Amino acid sequence: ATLIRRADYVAPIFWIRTVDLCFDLDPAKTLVASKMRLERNAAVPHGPLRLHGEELNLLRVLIDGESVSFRQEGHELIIDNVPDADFTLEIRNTCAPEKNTALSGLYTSGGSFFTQCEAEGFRRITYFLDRPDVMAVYTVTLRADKARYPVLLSNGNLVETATLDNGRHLAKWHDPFPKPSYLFALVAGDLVAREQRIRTRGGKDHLLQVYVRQGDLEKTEHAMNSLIASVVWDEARFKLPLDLERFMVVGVSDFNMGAMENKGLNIFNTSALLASPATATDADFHRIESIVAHEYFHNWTGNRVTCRDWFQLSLKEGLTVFRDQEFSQDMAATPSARAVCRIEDVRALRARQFPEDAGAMAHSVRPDEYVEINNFYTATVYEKGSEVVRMYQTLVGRDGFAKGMALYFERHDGQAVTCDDFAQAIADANPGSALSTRLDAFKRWYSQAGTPRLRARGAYDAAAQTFTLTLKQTTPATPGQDRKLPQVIPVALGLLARDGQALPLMLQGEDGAAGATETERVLVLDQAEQSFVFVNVPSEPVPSLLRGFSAPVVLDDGLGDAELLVLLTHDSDAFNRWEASQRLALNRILGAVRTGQPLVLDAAYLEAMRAVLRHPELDPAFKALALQLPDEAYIAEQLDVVDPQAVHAAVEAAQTQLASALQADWAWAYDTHQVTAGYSPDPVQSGKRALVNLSLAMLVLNATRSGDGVWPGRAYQRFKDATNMTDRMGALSALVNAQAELADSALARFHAQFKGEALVIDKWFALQGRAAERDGKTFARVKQLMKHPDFTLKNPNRARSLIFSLAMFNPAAFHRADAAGYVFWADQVLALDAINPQVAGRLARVMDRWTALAEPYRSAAREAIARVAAKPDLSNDVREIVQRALA
Ligand code: B3K
Ligand code: ZN
Repeated sequence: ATLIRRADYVAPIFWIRTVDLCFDLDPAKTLVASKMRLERNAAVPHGPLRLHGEELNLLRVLIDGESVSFRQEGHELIIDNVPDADFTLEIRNTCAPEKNTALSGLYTSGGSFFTQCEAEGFRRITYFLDRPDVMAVYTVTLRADKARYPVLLSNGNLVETATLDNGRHLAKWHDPFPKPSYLFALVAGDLVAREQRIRTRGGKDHLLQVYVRQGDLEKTEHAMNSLIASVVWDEARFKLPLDLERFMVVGVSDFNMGAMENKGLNIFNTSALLASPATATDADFHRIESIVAHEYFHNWTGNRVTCRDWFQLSLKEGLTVFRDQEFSQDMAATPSARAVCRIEDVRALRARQFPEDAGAMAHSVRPDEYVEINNFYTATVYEKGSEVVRMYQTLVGRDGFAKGMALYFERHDGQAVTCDDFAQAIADANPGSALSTRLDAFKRWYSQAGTPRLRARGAYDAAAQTFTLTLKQTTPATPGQDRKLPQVIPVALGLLARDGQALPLMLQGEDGAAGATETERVLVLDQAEQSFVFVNVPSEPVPSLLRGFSAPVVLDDGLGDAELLVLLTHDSDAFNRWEASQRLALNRILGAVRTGQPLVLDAAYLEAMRAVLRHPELDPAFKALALQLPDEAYIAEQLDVVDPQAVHAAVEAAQTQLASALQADWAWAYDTHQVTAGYSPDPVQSGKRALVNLSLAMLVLNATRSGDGVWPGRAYQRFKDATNMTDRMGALSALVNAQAELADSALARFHAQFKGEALVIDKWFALQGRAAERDGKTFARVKQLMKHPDFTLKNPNRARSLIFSLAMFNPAAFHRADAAGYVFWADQVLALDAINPQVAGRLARVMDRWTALAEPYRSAAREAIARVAAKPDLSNDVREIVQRALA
């Protein structure tokens, strides 16, 4: 395995300008004929031509129609004597789609053909310069049996169809936009499409299509609506139009991730595409909307302007996540629903990215080296990358950011560029801004790994009526980066009087209007330590810092309970109101874990939570989030040494006490937030359902603990009568998580009812894998379910639904004193690696934070990782992860 370094980038010696691909599709042996026009890149010295190719059977190589000598070394086809000018290269090879269990390159699923080329899957189809800076115009001819594969799709426009001999037929596609090979796609199979014609603002007509298997058509309406909304939004917000006559989306059941933005032919995991009220939850509807949008938005941020090399991945991913997050907020419409979106995004960032940034795989948003690029499609590149883009917008303003985006496309449309190019465009469009004046320092967000710590302390001078806020930042060392420089941290803030009144925000030295009437502003910290003096502050304020989570940092504001309660009750920033609720819970849980004392929730906390639950104005969706306890993964991040069982015990105690102390309030919330109207996944309905389901979970938990059968009985009835999946799953998980007696019969009933629905059976497995652990029952159940006839490692959704649910999302069931969880993990990583290295690599990541574990977990984890690392023929994917873990 070779380590690839960002610093070693060199441009290719040839460009590939056009490529003509012909496929004779056959599951066992597909023939690929490729004819390319190569153009000499005079900027680099001449040398041999090295093409990438993996798992291929090479038949012939021609240059300008003549055969030529070549060598094959590892995964390269090397031609030593290539002309020093432009030429035509023809290659013929075969590949074996039905043997392709890695689901990278060309593979079969459910009897149809699909491709996945990002990052380096194209080289598993044919020999090529498989790197994103080589952009070509593709013409693709597909030939296949007409009865088995009536639909033949590729990127761009359909230019020819024909019937051939022997029951075969042909379709020819031409994509006018030059693209890197990772955006190539083909699909062939027996599929049907939902179609919609739209006319966009510019007056152009487009055809939108969503292709799925025969029986799934009625589950595509939401995806289609999401696609239409995405097209409209991108035109309105960023003036970015749909540039294709035809835009296709295709669903496939075997897929390594959520979806893929191939030019004009997005391919989706069915879990990120199909939804009906009966089979999908509110969360599924929401996720589908955001993934459809994400892939669509890539058409500009990723496809029209792409990455020069894979180190720049966040150029397209961070930016596109930011765009889909903004889209979801705009779709949410009300201020409160927007805040709920933001809270959910931040919660995900803290639960996934913060641990990553503190663990063995910590890397910067623009990594410096990798062995396997597929290991770097991470929360850091995506979600932290999105926060970096959000900070640009905070520093230059919404309009300034839109101007920057416009300049970025003006300069770079049709090019493969770097994160530096993006930063420069945003800065140049906003001369004199808070960004442009500190661009170099700002760019440390791309190069420094680790989550910065922001310490804030205030001092009030009653006589002078000033409030001095001192901000200090440090970033912990990460692998390979011992010392960090100060970063540019935008701190959005407000000051509240104890009665909740917003106070003026005028800084010393400012005269007149600046800050005098504002109740929120952004301070920019760019030194290790800085003080800001607010004047005309009439009373001692409670600072509300980092509003809306204005930077991806860990804030230590030193606020006590009294101040947090002021924020929880009065803050105009909904994010910080929620944050106060979480901090109140976190302080108590951490107190119990650190002292080893049993957790006892105090009356002040319980009363505050009751007030939130009973609040006459707060949004139900917000209440559900505020009353939910922090994730165990996030709690663990606050500890230097983690005993996962102690964390779980404290959370469980908090849960039980919250359930019992607020019993009457939960019952009230349950009764008063029922949705009676027909199902819609909109924020109002889904917010009510979220609160009702949380209330039901609390009521069933409390009843089960006290031996009362009424609420479990009601939950069971609700489970049976539910008219949508959100309510059905809500009631079922309430029973399962409380380990109520009725849980098993409900699970059996659910399985029988949804036997034919793969995505629902995934939920059935996942629910059991994530079920709250008590007495090792959940772990035992998972081991049992591995033998269930519906279980298979070959389908990534199914493997994730059971194994990842346990290992990633159920720390208490996974981290066992007897090490059985780690033994299971090692077994499954090795079994998966032989089938699908990308999925195995992802599972391997579960051990990222093993060094922070307390004994006996730590030693047992090390042993399990070492056992995996000792396996001789590991994939690059898994080897890189376990070697970093042991480094
Ligand atoms: N760009 C793809 C991810 C490809 C992952 C390759 N291992 C989906 C997305 O981010 O939209
Ligand atoms: Zn993406």
